[in-house]
Amino acid sequence: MTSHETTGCDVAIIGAGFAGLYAIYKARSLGLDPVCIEAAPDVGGVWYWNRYPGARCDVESIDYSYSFDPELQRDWRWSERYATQPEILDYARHVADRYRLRRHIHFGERVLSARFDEDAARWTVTTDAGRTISARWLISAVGSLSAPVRPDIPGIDSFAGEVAFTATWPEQGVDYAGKRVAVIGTGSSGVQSIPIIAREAAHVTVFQRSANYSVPALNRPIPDDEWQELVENYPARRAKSLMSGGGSPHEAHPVPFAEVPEDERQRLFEDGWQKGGVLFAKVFQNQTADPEINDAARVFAEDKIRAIVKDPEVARDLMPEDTPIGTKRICTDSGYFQTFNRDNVTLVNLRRDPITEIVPGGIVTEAGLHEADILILATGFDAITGAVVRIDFEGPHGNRLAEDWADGPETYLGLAVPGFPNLFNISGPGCPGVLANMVLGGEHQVGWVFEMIRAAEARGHRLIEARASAARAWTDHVAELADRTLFTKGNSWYLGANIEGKKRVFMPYIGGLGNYVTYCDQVRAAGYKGFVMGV
Ligand code: NA7
Repeated sequence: MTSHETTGCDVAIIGAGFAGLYAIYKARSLGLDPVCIEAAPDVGGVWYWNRYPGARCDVESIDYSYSFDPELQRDWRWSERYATQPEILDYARHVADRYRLRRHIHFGERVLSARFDEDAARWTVTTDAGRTISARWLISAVGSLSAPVRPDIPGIDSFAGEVAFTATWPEQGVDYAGKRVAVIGTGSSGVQSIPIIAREAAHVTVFQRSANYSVPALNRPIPDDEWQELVENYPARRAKSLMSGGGSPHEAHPVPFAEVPEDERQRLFEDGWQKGGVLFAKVFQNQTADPEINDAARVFAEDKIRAIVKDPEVARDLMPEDTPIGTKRICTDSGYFQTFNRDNVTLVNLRRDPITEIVPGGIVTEAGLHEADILILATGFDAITGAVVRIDFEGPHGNRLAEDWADGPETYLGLAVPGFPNLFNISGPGCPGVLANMVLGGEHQVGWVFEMIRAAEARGHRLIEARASAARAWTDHVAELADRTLFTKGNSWYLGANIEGKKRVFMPYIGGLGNYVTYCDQVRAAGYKGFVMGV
């Protein structure tokens, strides 16, 4: 570990993913001096780390990109409807280079702690390289799906072959051709990677704790004429997306489910299926809130699984048991269910046949040993709060964020936490975050925070802090909205249900990006109501 002198700056930013990069850009455009710390050796955040085979975004590429610069929008040409991880990473690199953002970033350093000194009105941020940064404002842009979880399975360290996490996939790749591969986890990462691995591996054994709904991506290249039209319509598309539920211009059918005849319902579900991917969660209004509509969508999706998977028992095992459809993120796949028709793929239903231990030669379940040369862990993340609380944020009175959030995260607008002045958390709990297009949502939050900083500085204020009463009311509102839906009925990482001991709280704001944007506008118009500004 090397030691460095303290660097002084206006804004410290943790993370150089999409939100962090935009925070650097935005700070600089307001004449503030930003310093960013990034654990990876490059920009991109989750798109740097999640380089497993088949990794793609499940938001269409045309929408999953920055809107702040019309020239950037026009210049960058996405090649496919859903961008691959390498293409998204190239885009992040392009943005970093185009706006000369790298010079503000210290790569390969992880932030360990941040302490606020009230007298100086400054945060001191410390990294694992011994660097300290003193900053007036602190932006945490650490990502919602960036704290991978290593499963605590007895004997896992004894496995003799290569062990690879999808979330930290080795840059040189994994040579699984002709090998026996065990994959644990069937969320998006497993669903995307399993079909590709199965094409080359000798055998793939899929260990499934919970089945997931998945809808074909129907990915395809974007032809020039279509691209031209998309680009010409960008301003209207962006405006609509910002005021939508999920940060893309797609809408549920305007006629309520109850008023649509049965054959028409089936046609609309088929249309939704043919649109591909997560959009299937929103064929009808209230689909994830009304049990009857949800059930109709479930039956439709399960019929699809039955029609694809030849072995009826395997098909049944691939159907979720305890999660209303859409209340866990619907996976977006390319041939996932078809993969289980291959001779070299075996599904192990861990609910019937749990893992007892891992041994050097493979995975042992109650039924016996499943031999493997390579173990792939697609086991997910301590989502939304995990990467935040892994940093020791300490407020002015020795108060710690991890302790304050132990009973569930309390925030104002998802952005600010009482007791932690001048700290702003992007895409965290209490905002649409993971339920919407993260690039657009993050861009909005970063822009909004910097406007507030500018307003505070213009008034000669050095401190901005969320009022406890405002945070309580906002957090109650977030919970009330979630309680009106089926999202709180299942088990998902939105609720922290995948992490043993994590308080079960529905973390994202489910009211939609548009309503969130409107609410933020109103808070600003009311002079940043709910925040205290001071000298
Ligand atoms: P997910 O969606 O959290 O999936 C992780 C999977 O790993 C899920 O099927 C888990 O089952 C399973 N898991 C986790 N721990 C274990 C153990 N110990 N044993 C067996 N199975 C386990 O993460 P992803 O990376 O796939 O996707 C995250 C998001 O990225 C995704 O939603 C998109 O938004 C992009 P569980 O469901 O917890 O029972």
